[in-house]
Amino acid sequence: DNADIGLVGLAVMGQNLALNIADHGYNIAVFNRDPGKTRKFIEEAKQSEPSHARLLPFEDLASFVLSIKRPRKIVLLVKAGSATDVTINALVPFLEQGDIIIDGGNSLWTDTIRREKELRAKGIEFIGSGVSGGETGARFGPSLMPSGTRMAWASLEPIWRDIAAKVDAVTGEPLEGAAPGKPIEGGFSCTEYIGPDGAGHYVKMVHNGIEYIDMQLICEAYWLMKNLLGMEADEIGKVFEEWNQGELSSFLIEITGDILQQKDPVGPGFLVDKILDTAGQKGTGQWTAANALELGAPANAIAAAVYARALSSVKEERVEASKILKGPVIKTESDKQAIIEAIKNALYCSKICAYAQGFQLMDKAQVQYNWKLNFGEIAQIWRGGCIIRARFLQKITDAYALNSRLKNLMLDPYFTQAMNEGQEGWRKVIALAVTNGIPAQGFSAALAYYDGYRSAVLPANLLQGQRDYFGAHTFERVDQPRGKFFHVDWPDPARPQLDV
Ligand code: NBP
Repeated sequence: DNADIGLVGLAVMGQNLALNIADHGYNIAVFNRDPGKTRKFIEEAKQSEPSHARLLPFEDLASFVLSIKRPRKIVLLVKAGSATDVTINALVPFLEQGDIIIDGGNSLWTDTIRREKELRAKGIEFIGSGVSGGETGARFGPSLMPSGTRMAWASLEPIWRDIAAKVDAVTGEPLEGAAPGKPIEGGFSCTEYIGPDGAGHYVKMVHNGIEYIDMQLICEAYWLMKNLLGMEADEIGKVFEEWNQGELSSFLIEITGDILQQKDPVGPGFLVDKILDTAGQKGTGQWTAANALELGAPANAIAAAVYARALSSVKEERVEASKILKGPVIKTESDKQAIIEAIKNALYCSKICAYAQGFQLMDKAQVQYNWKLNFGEIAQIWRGGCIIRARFLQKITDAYALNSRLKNLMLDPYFTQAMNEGQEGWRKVIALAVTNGIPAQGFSAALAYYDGYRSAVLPANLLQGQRDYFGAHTFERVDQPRGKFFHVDWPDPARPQLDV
């Protein structure tokens, strides 16, 4: 038993996380259902990885488990869903009381709650840990969102802190410079205990929901520059490069600048113009939107991003519809610099709304599922390693440090000022999009949320009237205390109002 930890599932994420763990000086036992993949992984690691001697390959589960020091820590990086259950069930007969299974896959948090409960009944600890950052993150430092019992976390914590992305503890800036076998030391480690049972996977799910809308908003900014201003891909790419120097600085803005400037390797022009416009999805954005509906959290921008992907996927229908359904002729704008600035406002304000919705959703969830989430810490965990890493997350950490009970991000002084300054340009861009028939679902949904949120009065008075009319659902009155309900016999307004 000389392995410090074990890992099951040697696809792209498992291989990279195993190498990251080995780089930090841990002996790691590895196992994959198909042993051919284990052999290939070890062969390749021997060619190029300085830490390959710390990888201990196994082809049967019994000896894999026996090789790990107790209490055993076994990380799963297998396909989410039934494959995870199959893997857990295969492992359990070999485990002993107090051993810990860590699920690093993109599991649905309700599955994690169920698995944690089932395993606890057998004396086995279960940690659901969100892992973000794709293959590079897994290799050089992901953002890790673990949940389970505090005891299990205490056992896993040193390894998780070692392998997570590192950011400067004061400025929050990501610490760069990783190379195989040369991990970064010091700084704030992008992992913190999130809470019990499914909390970690829940937070990872919301991270992905935010990722969906973050990407959608960037796509809309690109599309408006292309269509309203007639800009070529590389010129737009340079705008993103410039934006990446300021408050919008983030991994997604950075890669967008690169993608837009990429020439087509097999012909003239830019590669982005040759990529088919149908988006795929694996479900985590949809889970976020569905849960927001279930909890009654107003996450319409996150939902809009899921719908936008769905609309993109019906390409043939759209091609047909484009020949039949009328829209305006696009009028190219001449005041380029002013429009680019307004698009930047639209992007930043919408992004703030998107995060406000994500954090508002987590706030509802912690009440519903009995968790105690630390929002400042969550923003800091996302500061490095993950796909939505961005400079502006530091502002979210600062906002919650200033007021841990902040109701909505937009009410923090920094974000209030950003919204107040940007809203005029944001409106101008949406007006132009509408007049020219250019879809901008993300920008528009975010603005509808913003305007709804800042409205002291909404037309829900009429809605309550309608509900009382057809269903006797009752209503409250503006001139009476809250909690006092009334009903009238609507078709006959002359009859007296009833206090119910
Ligand atoms: P996949 O999600 O493609 O899963 C492949 C692994 O699952 C292989 O090891 C495969 O074994 C194993 N597996 C399957 Br498929 N069915 C199995 C079964 N019935 N029993 C046992 N093992 C089974 O790999 P991935 O992209 O590396 O992702 C791993 C996990 O990490 C997933 O949950 C994913 O959602 C999550 N994640 C991925 C990313 C990313 O950027 N890719 C980011 C964050 C999280 P085999 O080799 O024998 O077929």
